[in-house]
Amino acid sequence: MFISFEGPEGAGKSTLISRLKSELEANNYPVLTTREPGAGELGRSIRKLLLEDGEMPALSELFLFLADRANHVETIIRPALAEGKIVLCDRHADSTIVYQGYARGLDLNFLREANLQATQNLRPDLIILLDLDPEVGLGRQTNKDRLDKESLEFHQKVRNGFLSESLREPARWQKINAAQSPEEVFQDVWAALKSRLIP
Ligand code: T5A
Repeated sequence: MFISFEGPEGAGKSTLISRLKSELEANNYPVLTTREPGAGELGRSIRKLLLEDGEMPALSELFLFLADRANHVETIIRPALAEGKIVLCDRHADSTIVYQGYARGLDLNFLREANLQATQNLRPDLIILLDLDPEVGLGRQTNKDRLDKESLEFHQKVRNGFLSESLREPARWQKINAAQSPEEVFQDVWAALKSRLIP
């Protein structure tokens, strides 16, 4: 099972994924946790290019995220799924639709096709959307990278983009109120996950 975690900055994805990993393993499920951008050796180099300060054309940014994703899917995600692992992925293709599409303004249809090429048609079985007011999320962060430093208007577009995408395919998305405590967020997600693991 392939599960991605999406949402605005500081929504609590890493915190949630680490808690879910422990709980799943305690219930004897094999788990791989991973993230985009930045998994594997090539991914780490691409992440550095993407997140360090400096100007970057929107298309260069897009192709770096796609390069990271193609490598990630082929060398890390697909092998883990083939071994029967539950893959918990901190951001995936929907971040491209929302950040490079809704927020940067690149064409959404082009991005959807580019994602399918990069992933060779792999899509998450479930997308957990941690929904949060971006002002709250940005306020939770201590170190800000190139994308965190975008305007509040940009981050509002990100939040609204995720909400719009979640409505396009409601069966695949699970929206969670990320303004709750970490334990409440975990309990909501665990309830949604359990119903899919044990139908
Ligand atoms: N991006 C990514 C694109 O533009 N296109 C793409 O295709 C992809 C894949 C990645 C950046 O790249 C962009 C999106 C991003 O801007 P990143 O460093 O991986 O950058 O950043 P994020 O994924 O945004 O991760 P963050 O570290 O910002 O946030 P998390 O993981 O959502 O949050 P977390 O768990 O680290 O928590 C942040 C802080 O809040 C606290 C935590 O203790 C921590 O201090 N916290 C809570 N506080 C109160 N209540 C809760 N429920 C809390 N949960 C956590």
